Amino acid sequence: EESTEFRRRTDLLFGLMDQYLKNDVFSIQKSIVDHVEYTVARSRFRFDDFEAYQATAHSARDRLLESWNDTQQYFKDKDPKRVYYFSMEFLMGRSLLNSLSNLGIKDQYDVALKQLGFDLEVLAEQETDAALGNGGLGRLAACFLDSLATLDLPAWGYGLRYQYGLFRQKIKDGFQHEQPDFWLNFGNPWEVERVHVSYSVKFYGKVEEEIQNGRKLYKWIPGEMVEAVAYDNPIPGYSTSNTINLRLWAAKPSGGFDLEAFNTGDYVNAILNKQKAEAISSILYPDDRSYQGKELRLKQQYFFVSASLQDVVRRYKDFHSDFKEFKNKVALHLNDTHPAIVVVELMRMLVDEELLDWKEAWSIVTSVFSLTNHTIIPESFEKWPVELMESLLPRHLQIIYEINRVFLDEAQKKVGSDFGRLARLSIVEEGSVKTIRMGNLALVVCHSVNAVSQMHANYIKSTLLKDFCILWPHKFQNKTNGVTQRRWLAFGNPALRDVITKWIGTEAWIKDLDIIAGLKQHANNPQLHAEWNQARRQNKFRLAQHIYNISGIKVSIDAMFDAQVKRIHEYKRQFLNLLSIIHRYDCIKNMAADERKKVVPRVCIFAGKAPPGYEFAKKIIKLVHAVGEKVNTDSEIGDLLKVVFVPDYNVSVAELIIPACDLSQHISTPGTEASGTGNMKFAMNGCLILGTLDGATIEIRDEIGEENMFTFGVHVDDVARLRAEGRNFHPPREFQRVIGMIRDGFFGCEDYFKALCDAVDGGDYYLLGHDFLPYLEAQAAVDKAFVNKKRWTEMSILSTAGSGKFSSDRAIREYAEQIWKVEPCKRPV
Ligand code: B1H
Ligand code: IMP
Repeated sequence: EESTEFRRRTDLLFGLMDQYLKNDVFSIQKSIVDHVEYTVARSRFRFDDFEAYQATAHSARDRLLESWNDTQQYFKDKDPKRVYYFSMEFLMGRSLLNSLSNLGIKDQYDVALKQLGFDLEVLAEQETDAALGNGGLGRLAACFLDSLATLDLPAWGYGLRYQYGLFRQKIKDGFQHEQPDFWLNFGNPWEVERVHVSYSVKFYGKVEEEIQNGRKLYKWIPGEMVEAVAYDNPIPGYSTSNTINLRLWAAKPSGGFDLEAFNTGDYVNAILNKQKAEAISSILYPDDRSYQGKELRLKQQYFFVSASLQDVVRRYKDFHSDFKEFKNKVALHLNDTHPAIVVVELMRMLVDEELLDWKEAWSIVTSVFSLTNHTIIPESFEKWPVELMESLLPRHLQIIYEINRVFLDEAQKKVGSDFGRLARLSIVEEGSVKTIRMGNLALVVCHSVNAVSQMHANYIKSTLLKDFCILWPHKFQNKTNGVTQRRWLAFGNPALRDVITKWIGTEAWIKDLDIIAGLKQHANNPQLHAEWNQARRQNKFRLAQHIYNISGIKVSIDAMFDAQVKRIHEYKRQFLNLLSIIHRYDCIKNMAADERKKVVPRVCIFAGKAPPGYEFAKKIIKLVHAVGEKVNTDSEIGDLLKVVFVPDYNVSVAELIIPACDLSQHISTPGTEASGTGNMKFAMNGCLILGTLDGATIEIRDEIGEENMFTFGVHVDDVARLRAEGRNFHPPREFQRVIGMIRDGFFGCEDYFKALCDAVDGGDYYLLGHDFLPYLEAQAAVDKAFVNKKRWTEMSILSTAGSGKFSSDRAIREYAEQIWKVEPCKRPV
C-alpha cells in the first residue's frame, strides 16, 4: 500500500515538475505579469519601470533557478573534483542583461517587454550594481565566475554578503564625499536566502587540553558565537545549461548559545548585544591597499572562511566517510591572502575535530590550497598582531606557531644558519609589535602561488618572494589575468559585436576569443572601417549624453575620447595625465590662430574613487575639477579641450565608458601595477592604449604589436636606480612650468594642492618628472595618429583582433588544468 502511495506521489511530482518554464514571448510575458501581481504586489494594470524591472528580474531568476538546481544535482550525481574560489570581494555589477544573455533568452525578453510597453535596456538601468569589491581584484573574481560557469567547471565561489558595498562617490564643489551604498534597500532578486544552510562560527575564548588514549587533544571553548547564513547567487554560463553558485555569508545572531545572559534578567540588552553580530558582514572595507589592522576585518575573514570550510567539508562528507579522498575531490583557491586564515582552520578541523594526526592533516592541507598574489607593494601584505590573533582565535595562533616551528626547522636544513633569511621566511615577525605574516603563512602552505602577469611574476620572484622562491621554485607560476568578453564586449558593446560577428563569420568568439584574430585579415577593408567607426560612434554618442546629463558639458563626438578610469592612486599616476593636460592647455593658449586649427580636439575623461582616508588621491580629484573648470569655460578653447570627471565609477559606468573611448591610459610607474584588467577591456573594445610597460600592458603590446599602441617611459629595471638618484635629478622646464602654475594658484586652492606639487618636486617616488617628456612625445604621437583616420581605425581593429589572450576563459582554463586539476562537468540539456 505504501509503495502505491509512493508511486502516486512520484507520478504526480513528475507530472508537475518535468516541465521547464517556457521561453516563448507569451510565456515570458505571463511570468512577468504574474510577478508584478504576486511578487511585487502591484496591479498588473499599473506598474512603473522599477516594478517592471523587479518582475522581469524575478522571471529571469525563476529560469536561473531551474538551471541552478539541475546543475547542482548533476554535480552531486557525478561527484567530480570541485574547485572553491575564496574571495573577500566579488564585484559583480548588474545581473539582468548578463543573465538573460547568458541564458540565451534576451531577444525574447526584448520583444516580450516591448509589447508590454517597456524597453529592456531602460529597465536594466533600474538595477543597483552589486559592488562587493574595490576594483580590479574583485572584478577579476566576477569575471572568473563567469568563465568557470561557461567552461562547465564544477566550481563554487565563496564570499561575504556585505550589506554596504563600496561607497558611492558624490562630488560637491570638486571634492569627493563618500555615501553609504544601501544596495539591498530595494531587495535583491538575484539571491536566494538559504535559512537552513547556516553554521556557527566561533570567536575568542580559550583552549583547553586533555589527554585521551595517550593523545593530547585541544578543545577550543569559544567566548562568542555567530551564525553564518548562506545566500546563493546563481551564475549562469554562456551557451551551456550549467549554472554555478556564488555563496555569500551573512552574519546573524546565534540562537541557543549564551542563554545565561537572558537569565540574568537584562533581556533587552542581551538581545541588543547579540544583534551586534550582524556587524561582521555589514561593510566592505573601502581601502584597496594599505593594510589597517582592524579587528573587524580579521573577524570578517575568519567568519567567511570558517562557514565556507564547514560547508565544503559537509558536502564532501555526504559522499565520503574519511578524508582519504579529500585531495582528489577538493581544490581551494585563495584570491590573495585575505582568506589565508582558512589554511589554519582546515588544519584545526582535521586535527582537533576529525582527530587526524598532524602529519596526515598537513599532507592534506598542503595539497589542496593554491593562491593568487595580486600585490607588488610590500606595505600591502597583511599582518596581524599576535595579541589580536591570540584573543580572537587562540587555537589558531597555537597552530600557526607549530606550523612555523616545523617549517623553520626544515628551512634551516636548506639555508643553514643564515638568520637574516630565516627571519624573513618566518611566519612570525618579531618587531616592536609581534605579528603574523599572512603572506608567509599562505606561501608555506599553498602548493602553488600565481602571479597575475608575466612581469609581476618576474618581479616578485626577484624581490618580495625571493627567499621563498629559492626554497621552493616549483611553487611559483604566472597566470596572466583575463576578463570575460561576454560582459565586456559581446553584451556591453552590441554594436561592435554585430560587426565582429559579421566579419569573422561566426559568433563563436563569444566562447572562444582566440578566433577574434580572424579580424586581422580584414583590418584594411574600407567597408569594415565604415561599419567599425559607425558602431564606435554610437557608443560615443551614448557617453556624450551621459556626460551632458551629469555635468552639463557638451562634448563633440568628433573629438578624441581619452580616458583614464580606475581607482585613484599615486602609483597609477593620474597626476601625470593632469600635468600633460595643463601643458596642452598652456600650449593652445600660446598658439596663433592658424596653429590652433591643427590641434586635435580631445575630451579627457577621468573616473575613479579615492580611498576615503587617502589625502593625495582626494586632492587629485579636486585638481581634475579645478582644471576642468578653467579649461571648459575658456571660450578660446572651445572643443579643442574638455576635461570631464565622471562620478561614482563602478562596473556599470565602466560598461558605458569603455566601448566609447578612442584612447585609454594605463600609465603606472613600471613595477607598481601587478596586472591591470581595465587595459584588457579597452583593448578588446578597439580602444588604443597609451601606456607604460607595466603589468599586463607588456603582454598586450606583445599580442597587439608595438606599432598599434603608444608606449613610453622608464624601464622597470631602472626604477630603483632612478629613485636613488632622485635628489640630483632636474625635471625638464616644461614640467616645472606646469607645476609652477598649480603652485601659483592658476587653478585656485594653491594651499590645498601644495602637497601634490611637493610630492613630485621632492623625492618624486613615482618618477613623474623623469617620464614627463617621453609622455608628451607619446601624446604627440597619439595626436598625429588620430588625424590619420584610416590608420587609426586599422589600429583599433588590430587591438580587438589581438586581444584573444586576454579572455578570462584562457586564464581559467590554465588554472583548471595546471593548478586545480579539475575537469568540465557539463550537464546534458
Ligand atoms: C589588486 C589589491 C587589493 N592588488 C587589498 N591588490 C585590498 C589589496 O581591501 N584590500 O585590503 C583590496 C585589493 N588589488 C589589483 O588586482 C592589482 O592592483 C591590479 O594590478 C590587478 O589587475 C588586480 C587583479 O589581479
Ligand atoms: P584597472 O585598475 O584599470 O585595471 O581596473 C580594473 C577594473 O576594476 C575596471 O575595469 C573596473 O571594472 C573595476 N574598477 C576599477 N575601479 C573601480 C572603482 O572605483 N569602482 C568599481 N569598479 C572599479
